[in-house]
Amino acid sequence: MSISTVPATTPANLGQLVRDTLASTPVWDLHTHLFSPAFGTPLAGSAGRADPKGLMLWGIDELLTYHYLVAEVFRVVPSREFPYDDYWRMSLSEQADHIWKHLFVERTPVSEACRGVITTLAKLGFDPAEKDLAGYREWFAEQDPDKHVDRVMEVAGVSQITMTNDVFDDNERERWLADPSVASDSRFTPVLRFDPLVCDWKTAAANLHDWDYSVDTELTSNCLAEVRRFLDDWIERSQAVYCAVSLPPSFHYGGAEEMSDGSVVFREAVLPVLAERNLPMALMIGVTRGVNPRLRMAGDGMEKADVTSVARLCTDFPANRFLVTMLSRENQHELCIAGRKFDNLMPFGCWWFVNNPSLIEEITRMRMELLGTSFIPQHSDARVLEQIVYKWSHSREIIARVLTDKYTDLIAAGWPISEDDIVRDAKLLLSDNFSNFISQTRAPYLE
Ligand code: HDL
Ligand code: ZN
Repeated sequence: MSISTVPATTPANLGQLVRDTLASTPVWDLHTHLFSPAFGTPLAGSAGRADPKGLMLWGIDELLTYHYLVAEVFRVVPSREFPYDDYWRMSLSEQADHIWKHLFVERTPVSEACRGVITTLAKLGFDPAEKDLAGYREWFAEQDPDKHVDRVMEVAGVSQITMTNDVFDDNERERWLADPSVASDSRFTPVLRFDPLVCDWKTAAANLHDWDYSVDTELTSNCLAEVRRFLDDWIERSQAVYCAVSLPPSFHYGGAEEMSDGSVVFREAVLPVLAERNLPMALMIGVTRGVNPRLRMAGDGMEKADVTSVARLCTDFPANRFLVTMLSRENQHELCIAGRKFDNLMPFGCWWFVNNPSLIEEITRMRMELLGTSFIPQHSDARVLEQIVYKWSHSREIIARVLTDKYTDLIAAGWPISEDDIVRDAKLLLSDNFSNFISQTRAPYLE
């Protein structure tokens, strides 16, 4: 055996090669709140069909009134000067003008959500230095929404967008019932979301009853059978590739003896149906809804949550697969360690309040050091179509930085890194880990 004295081969300009490879590797964006044009667009664009309750949000006014920026503008113009209700009474473009004035023109837009708007404008071909909001508005109004989706996905390097289809949202549910083909746009993948089923059983029971499922608030075996039928009906209708819930910091799963409504619905209805259908369950844990309700969608907060409940679910339900993301920075290390213990657990994304460069870098480094390339580093959580441009541009930069450092350490240890290695790893991180996880066949021993 020869002891090598020559450093392993390093592609010339490794960092640039990693950046270019990530930039050219298509992303499957596994969690967004985006919708295809078939779900209606409040901004008509050149297509000429404005649907005020439409779900496909796009354009500069939606970008500027993203709830992250609503929260930020109230820090600059506080509600004691400009009451919440006065803001909510404004039109969308008036709200956008207010945010543009106070967060972009009169202050430096250094926050991640502000910088995102600028990155998006630049990558769509504008010169942000012109600060020409009227001109941006004019351009967007001339776009055909459907063609605009293609362009934005192309610029963002996103090949597949996964939606969040909330069956308890009346507006969305009615669209599904009115037109079962509403989600036939191949660029968009359905996901069934049902937070109330696990987080607010009383409300969910009332809804299911209204929808002709024979349920009542007592979780009898007949009632649970009807919850399973409801899930089967909607998984079939939506063709969801996974199901999802967001859970509060107080979420606790204590095992078979846990009798809270949420745990019983999880254990006796949700997880058996998903195991039967071989669909993953996404758990998005740590959100405290409505800590400031006057901010409406911008009013949610977060707290540290309980990772042992995740570990117990992975233990008790080996036939199920769990996609898990957590809102608290303090939960990330524990989640990584749980990922090392359970191969039916896939940690994913830097969600919402940890979706900032400093935390994305910290979390991605920790995950790569503990999990290698067997995790999903990011999702966009985009609510406005064009946000995928900045969210993926900013995240690709950080993932490239981390990957380059890890390659450099390996090369220093004598392990060569080839261009093929980089291509393979980029594909795993940006799409294959997700597509493989959702398409994993059920373990034969669990049949
Ligand atoms: O529950 C969720 O999926 C969260 O992502 C919320 O939608 C939140 O409002 C959000 O958009 N975060 O980025
Ligand atoms: Zn989300």
